[in-house]
Amino acid sequence: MSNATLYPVPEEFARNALIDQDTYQRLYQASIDDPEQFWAEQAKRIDWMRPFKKVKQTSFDDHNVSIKWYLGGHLNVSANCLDRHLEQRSEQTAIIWEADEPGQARHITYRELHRDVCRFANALKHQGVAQGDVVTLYMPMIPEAAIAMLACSRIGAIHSVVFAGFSPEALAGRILDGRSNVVITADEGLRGGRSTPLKANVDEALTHADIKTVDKVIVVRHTGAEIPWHDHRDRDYAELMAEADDFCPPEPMDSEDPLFILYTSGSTGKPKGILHTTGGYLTYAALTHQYVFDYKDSEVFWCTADIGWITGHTYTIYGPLANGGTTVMFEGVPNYPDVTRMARVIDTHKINILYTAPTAIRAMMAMGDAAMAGADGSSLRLLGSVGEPINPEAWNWYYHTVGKGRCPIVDTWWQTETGATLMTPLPGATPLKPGSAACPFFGVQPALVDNEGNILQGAAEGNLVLLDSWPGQARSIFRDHERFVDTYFRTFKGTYFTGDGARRDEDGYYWITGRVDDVLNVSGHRMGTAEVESALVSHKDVAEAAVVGMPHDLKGQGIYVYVTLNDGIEASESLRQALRQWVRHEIGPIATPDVIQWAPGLPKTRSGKIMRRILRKIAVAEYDGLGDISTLADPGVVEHLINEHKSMT
Ligand code: 6R9
Repeated sequence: MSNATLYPVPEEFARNALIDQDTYQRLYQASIDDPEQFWAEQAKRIDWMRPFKKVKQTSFDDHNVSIKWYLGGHLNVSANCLDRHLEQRSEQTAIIWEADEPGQARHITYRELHRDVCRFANALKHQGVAQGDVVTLYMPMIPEAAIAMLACSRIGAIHSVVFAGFSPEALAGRILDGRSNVVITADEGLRGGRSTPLKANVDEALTHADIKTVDKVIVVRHTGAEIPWHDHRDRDYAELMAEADDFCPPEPMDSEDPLFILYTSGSTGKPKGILHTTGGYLTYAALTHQYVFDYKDSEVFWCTADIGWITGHTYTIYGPLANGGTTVMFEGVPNYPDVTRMARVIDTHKINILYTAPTAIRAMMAMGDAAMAGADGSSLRLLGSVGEPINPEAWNWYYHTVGKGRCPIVDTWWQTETGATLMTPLPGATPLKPGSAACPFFGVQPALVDNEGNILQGAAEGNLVLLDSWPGQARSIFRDHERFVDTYFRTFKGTYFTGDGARRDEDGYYWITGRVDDVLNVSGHRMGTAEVESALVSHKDVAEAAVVGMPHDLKGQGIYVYVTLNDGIEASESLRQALRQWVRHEIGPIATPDVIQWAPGLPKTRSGKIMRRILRKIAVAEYDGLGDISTLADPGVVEHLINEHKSMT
C-alpha cells in the first residue's frame, strides 16, 4: 500500500495554502526542537486576560502523570469565541443552522450569538449554576446547544454533553458520574423526520435511577410537542431568556480549569468522563482548525459531527468560532429526505470545507452517483474525514464524485482524549495516499512500539503511542485520575498509549489499522465490548455474553454477540429480537447488535478470561487458524460454536 497512488497537492490549492511543504517541515522541526518557544508563539492567537507564566509542565511517568499547559494564564473561552470578534464581525454569520426538514435554515450572527450566550449565562447563574458545577446537555443539533455550551464556558461551569441518541439509562449513568445538578434538554429531537422524546427521556433517567441531585431541568421548546412538566424542577428556556440581561461578563478562568467532560468508551468498565481544560484545549482546537482545514476568513465550514462527540465539540463549535469562522450545524441525517441531502446543503450554503465520516461517505456511495447527481458542488475547496479508517474505495469516491478531483482530503486521526487532530495531511503541504492519515501535526511525536514496548524504527507496524504531550491533551478522567494513568500510561511506560495500531511506510506515512483493544468502532462511534456485554447480562434470560466486532460494509464494524441463556430458557427468534431491543433500550440504537449467536458455552481460559480472538474468527467463518485452543478450560465449546455458526449462515 505504500506505493499506492500518490495525489500531489493541486497547484492552485498550493498557491493559496496557509502552509506549504517547506513551511510544514520547518515548523514541525521547530515544534519538536523547542516546544516551549513554538507553543508560546501559537498561544498568541488566543486573548489572555492574564499572561501565562510557563508554557508546559507535563509528565507521562506513570508514578506522576501530570499535564499542564499555559500555567498561570487566565482566559475565557466564550470571550475568545465571541466578544473579540464583535468589532470586526458582529454582522457576520457565526452559525448556519440547517434543520432536519430542508428549507428551514437559520443564520445567527456573532452579535446575536454573543447576546444569546450572555443571556443564557445569566439565566444559568440565576438558576444557581456556579463556577465548577457540571451541567449536563442532552440536546439535538440546534443553535441552543451551542449557546448552552458557550454559556457554560462563560461562567466557568463544566459542560457534559450526552449524545441525544443515548437511552435514558445511558444518560442516567453520565448524570450520576458527573454529579450534575442541572440538565439542559429540548422537548424533542428530530432526525430524518423522526422525533425522539428527549424531555421524557430525561424524566425517565431521573426517576428510574432515582437521581436526587438534579434540581433543574431547562427545556428548549423545539418541536412544540406536548411534554410532561414538573413545576418544581422544569424551566422553560425561552422564559429564562426573556427575563435575562443582555450582557454577562466573561469569567476569567485559569488555563487549567476544566472546560468540559465528555464520556467515551474504553475496553473495560463504564464509559470514562474525559476531562479537558481551558487554555491548551482552545489554543490547540483553534490552531488545528485553521491549519488542517486551511481555513480562511469568511469561508463556510461544515463539520457534520453531532455535538455529542468530540468532533462536534472541537470542529463544529470551538475551533471555528475561536477563529471567527462560519460554522454549520446540521440537525438531520445525510439520507433524509433522500440521498441528495448533503449535496443540497453544500449548494444551498455554499460550503467551502466539508468534514464528515467514512460511514456517511459509504452510505452515499452505496447509491452510486445519485448522491451528487444534479449538484453543483463548486463551492467545495477541501474535504475531511474522521472517526475510523477510510477504505480506499470510499476515499476515491469522495475525492472524485464529491470533490470532483479538485479538493484535497484531510484524513484526520485523533480521539476524544487528544482533544483535536494529531495526525493528518496538511492540504497545501502533503501529497495524499488514500487511506493514510499521513503525518503528525505540529508538536506531535508519534511512535510505534512492539508488545514489549520497544520503539520500532523505519517502516514498521505496531502499537501507536505518543512520546510527549500537546496542548489539547485530556488532563484526566473526571474524578478518577488513577484510571486515567492506568488506561493510558501503564501499558507502555513513559508514553501515552492510544489503543490504536498503526503502520508506517517507507515514506514515513502513518496508516491507522484500528483498535488493538476491546473497543469497537461502529459507524465511527466508539463502543466498549464490555458495555454491550453488561447491557446483555442485565437481561433476565441471559447468563453470559461476549461481544466482538465484525466487518460491516456500511458501518465499518458491526456488533456480533454470543449469548449464553439461563438454564431452562429456550432460544428463539422472538428472544433474539427482544435482546436486540433490550440493548437499544439500555444504551441506544447505535449499540444494536447486528448478529446474535446462541452459545451454550464460551471459550475461556482456565482463569476464566473469554478468548475473544477465537470468537472474532468464528464470527467471520475463519474456522481454521483459531490458534492454540488447548489452553481453554473446555476446548469442546469451540466445535459447538462453529457448528452453530454454520447453521446460521
Ligand atoms: C475523533 C474521534 C477515536 C478512535 C481512534 C481510532 C478511530 C478516528 C480516525 C480513526 C483511522 C482516522 N479513528 N479517526 N481511525 N483513521 N482518521 O473519532 O474520536 O470517538 O474518541 O474515536 O476512532 O480508532 O482511536 P473518538
